[in-house]
Amino acid sequence: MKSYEVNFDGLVGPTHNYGGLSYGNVASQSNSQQSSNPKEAALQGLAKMKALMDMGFQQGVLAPQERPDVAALRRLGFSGTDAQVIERAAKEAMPLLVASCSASSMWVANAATVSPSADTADGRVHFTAANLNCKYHRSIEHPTTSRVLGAMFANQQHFAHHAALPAVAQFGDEGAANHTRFCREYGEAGVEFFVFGRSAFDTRYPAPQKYPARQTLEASQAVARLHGLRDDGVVYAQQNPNVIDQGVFHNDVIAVGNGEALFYHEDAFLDTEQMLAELQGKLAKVGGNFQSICVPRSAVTVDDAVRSYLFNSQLLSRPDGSMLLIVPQECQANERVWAYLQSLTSSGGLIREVKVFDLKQSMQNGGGPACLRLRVALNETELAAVNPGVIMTAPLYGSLTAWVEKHYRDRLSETDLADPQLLLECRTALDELTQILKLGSVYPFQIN
Ligand code: SUG
Repeated sequence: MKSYEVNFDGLVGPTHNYGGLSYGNVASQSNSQQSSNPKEAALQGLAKMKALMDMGFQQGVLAPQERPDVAALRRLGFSGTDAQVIERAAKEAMPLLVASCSASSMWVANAATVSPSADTADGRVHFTAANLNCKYHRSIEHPTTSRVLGAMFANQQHFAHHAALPAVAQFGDEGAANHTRFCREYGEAGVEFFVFGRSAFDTRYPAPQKYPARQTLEASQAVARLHGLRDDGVVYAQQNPNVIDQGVFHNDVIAVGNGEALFYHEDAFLDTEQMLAELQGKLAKVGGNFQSICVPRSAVTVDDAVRSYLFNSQLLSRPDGSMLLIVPQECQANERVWAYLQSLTSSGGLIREVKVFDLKQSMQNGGGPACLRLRVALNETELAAVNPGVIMTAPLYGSLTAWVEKHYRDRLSETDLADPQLLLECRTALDELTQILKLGSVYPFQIN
């Protein structure tokens, strides 16, 4: 049976703004307080989805969330009508209003960890919503994420959904941003690679000194258990704490994998040789031939990687077995990174082509091509069981573009977030979106 990797991209929400909310994420911190352009952000994301679809890849779309999150503000003690809740939060605790307005759910690599049916004990595709416990503005995403994923992958014969892990730092879980899967074919058993930043309970593992390590070993292990993965089908590795301290807040900022290949920076991991050997050995057991492409620090420094987001790229398989890398424009702007990419594609190796996308609006908050997509490997039967409303087609692209043009502002600054009109605009837009994507009622304002 045929199988695919389907990329579900997060649609940027109408409140996209630069809140400076993510300590440890250099771009988020350095662009804080700049005004944003939500319309441009959403159109840039849609253009990437359309381009991948046009190249013949399976592409889906994941809906944004209701923001400002008035219910979250109510839980923090603000009361009255929705407009009063927003007004009071703006007056008394602006940082909380900013957090409740973040469109951060667009980075759907953090929405969940997904294990394909070929890897799981019950032969279903398993999803665990990420608790995103490290940052308040992201920790409020998972209830709606679970409802949206449930509406997209509703067929219980094929899809199993797990609630987010306990919402404490010891189980900090950032979803697929620290999870990669290696396999020969997407529909065959593979090896799931979990990268953690620290251990919550075992003091033998070092931790970063400056910035937080968002993903814990214990969270990764819990997800592997929930999904029913075989011991032989899992490899855990620790991210190098020094690179976290240089702004590598997720593994997907310093490594990307696809098929049998891992593309990574020399400084990405601890105990790299042992890790590579384990990946090679376990992939061989399921008939795979592991390949690694190491980018040396002499060619690209960690700082270059963080600024250009070279590794936050999408590594995609082409029909001839070679691979294509989807990179953000910032890679072209960095001389060393661009020179490296030129030599990589002309060397006759696995990665033969690079395609550049303008994702500046998202990049300025630390979200590159890979952050914007959640990968779900599906066989033909499972793909047919996905809610067809969320699979990208030319007409859907047209409808979503018109929807963005109609509802989104082209400028948003912090003071605009206090405008109660923004909440109404957002709800009107999302109500229409649930009809376009055939999701049913998934948002708090539709349910309560
Ligand atoms: O969690 N930025 C996101 C970026 C997530 C990128 N995802 C992956 N690498 N997979 C984060 O730090 C910034 C929001 C703000 O500052 O307004 C933010 O949440």
